Amino acid sequence: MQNFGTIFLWALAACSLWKGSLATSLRGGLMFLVDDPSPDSICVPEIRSLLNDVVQTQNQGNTNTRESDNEIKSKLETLEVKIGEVQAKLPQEVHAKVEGQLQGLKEGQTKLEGQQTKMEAKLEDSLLAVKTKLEGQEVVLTKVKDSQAKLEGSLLAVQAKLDTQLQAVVNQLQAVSNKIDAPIPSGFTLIGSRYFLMEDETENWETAERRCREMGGYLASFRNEKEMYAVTQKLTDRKAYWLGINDRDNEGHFVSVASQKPAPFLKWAEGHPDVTNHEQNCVYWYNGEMSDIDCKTDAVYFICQADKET
Ligand SMILES: [Ca+2]
Repeated sequence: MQNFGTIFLWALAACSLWKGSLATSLRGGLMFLVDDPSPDSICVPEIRSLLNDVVQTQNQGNTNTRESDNEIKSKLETLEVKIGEVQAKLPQEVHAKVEGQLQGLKEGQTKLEGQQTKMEAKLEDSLLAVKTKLEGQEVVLTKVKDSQAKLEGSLLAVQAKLDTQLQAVVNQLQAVSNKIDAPIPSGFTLIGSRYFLMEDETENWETAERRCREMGGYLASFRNEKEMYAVTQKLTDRKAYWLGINDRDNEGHFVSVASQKPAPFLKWAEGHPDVTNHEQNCVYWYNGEMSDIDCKTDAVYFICQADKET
């Protein structure tokens, strides 16, 4: 048997569909049909009478439970039968109306499902667009990082170059400072831009080189012809002078003993240098020309310079 609630609601629905009017109110937790103006309605007197009986019996049953339950059960069974009869008597137009409402509900559901599908597709497109945009930003960020790394490398290279140049300037300043601060050895004379000393005693090359060092200088070499000419102007007569130039370590390659670099200026006399005689390795200067002779045996005058730059 159907429960009371189902039967009651079915009765209400049947009356509503039949007459198009349904009034409800709450009384003691139960629902009542209170109005049915049509005298030939199915709800009146059969279903409404049964419903009222059921409700009245239930209200009375609050104080006499067992008897009330049996009576309600009996009346509900009768009501169920009557509802079956009402369902059978429902005209085709009522069925059609119900079917139409059900169809409307189905169409509404289909429409909602379509809207949901569209919204899901739109949301998916939006998410894809956001993802694509983020990927693009990531590519840009990678390029920015690469550019930053290249810029840092360039800056480091520039900094290293500047450091090298700065160190060169510092070295030059230090050299100038040393030159300014260095005392000029006694007996040396400024000739042109450098200090020289012309010795009036004769020595072999090795002794002359040692004596120049003992006086605080080096056996001399000329920077250029102009300097050689300036020194010539200071000489009182023509003599031969040792210069601080030899090729003892590498035949034919004459170096300055002061700077340990290739001699900056050489003006050879005819027949010199003699690279076939390996005993003639030291250079002397006479009458504006240079010759290579034996370093140990030949004794001539010598010229010293104060610096070791040339
Ligand atoms: Ca030689």
